[in-house]
Amino acid sequence: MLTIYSDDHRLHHGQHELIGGHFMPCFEKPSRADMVLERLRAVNLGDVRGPDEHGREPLRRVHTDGFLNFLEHAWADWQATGRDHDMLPIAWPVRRLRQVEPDDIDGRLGYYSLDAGAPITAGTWRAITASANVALSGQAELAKGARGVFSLCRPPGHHAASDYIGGYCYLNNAAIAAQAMLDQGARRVAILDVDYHHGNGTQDIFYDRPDVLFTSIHGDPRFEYPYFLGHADEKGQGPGEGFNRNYPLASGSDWSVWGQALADACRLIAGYGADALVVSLGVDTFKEDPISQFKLDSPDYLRMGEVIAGLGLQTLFVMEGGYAVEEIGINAVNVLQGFDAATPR
Ligand code: SP5
Ligand code: ZN
Repeated sequence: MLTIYSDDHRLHHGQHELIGGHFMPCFEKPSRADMVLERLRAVNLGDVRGPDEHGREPLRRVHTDGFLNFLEHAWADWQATGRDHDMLPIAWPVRRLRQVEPDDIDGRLGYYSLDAGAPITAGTWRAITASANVALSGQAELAKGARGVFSLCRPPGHHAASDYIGGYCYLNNAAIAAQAMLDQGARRVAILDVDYHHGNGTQDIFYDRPDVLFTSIHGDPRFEYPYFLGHADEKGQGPGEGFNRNYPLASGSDWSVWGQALADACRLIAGYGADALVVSLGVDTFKEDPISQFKLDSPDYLRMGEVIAGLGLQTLFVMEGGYAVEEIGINAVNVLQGFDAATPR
């Protein structure tokens, strides 16, 4: 399987995030992508190439102009106040507050944020646009006929919606790729989000649309981040009703439970009649993940890839989370190897 990868991910390296009231080193760090790349090469998965530049239009199909302009200039606006450390928000427009973009940079940062979990640094804009280009270049390979492609995106994207960042995510790489497929002639695209956390951003972007089926298997939001979306009764709205499906699972879920949810999601996807599949590939479901509560083991990821391959769809794998850095390469690449092994050639 071909992999798309850019070294520009390294330009984004946040310092700290809040965990249980403590300011801790960011779990989402450059070594994550390095470990996946190292494993790809160790097992000879296939070629690795850099992304092509796809410009701003495909980003505008998913994100608002106000949001993109904010992200592009955020660091300069922050520096103009005399600050040179990471940007983190301090206030958010929650219930009954005005949903209006203020002038002040701290106000604008809160306005465009879900949480304080997505620091903006000097290199963030370049890294996130490179990450989106990695997803779009993978999509372009699918359009040329590839059966499966791996977009080794970093930073990840599935918590980012049309107009907010959060949960280590800035631009929604999976949504941008799915929308590009539709814009290039696909009639229906399915998204399978296997990251431990609910893909709130992706769900929100496509919630009222029937041309994207969003399915997500994740820690129940009653106990897990992002807390405020990802329940089983969220089924889509308006024309999108019936095209959103969540599988919130209990803390401690292992493959016996997780694999059943996957089988059911695949049954829905198979019945949907998709022209292509985007997999939001987080491996923070791993039993040793430092911030997560599922119990998948490394061989389970091989099975995950096999089951996904069984759909017989052109598939774009987009890297999302996974914070057990020692095993992130084995687990992510196991999915791709399982997929390849189950694909007739
Ligand atoms: C892309 C992705 O996987 N983003 C995840 C963002 C999670 N941010 C909140 C983490 C909350 C961690 N709770 C830790 C409990 C430790 N026992
Ligand atoms: Zn995650």
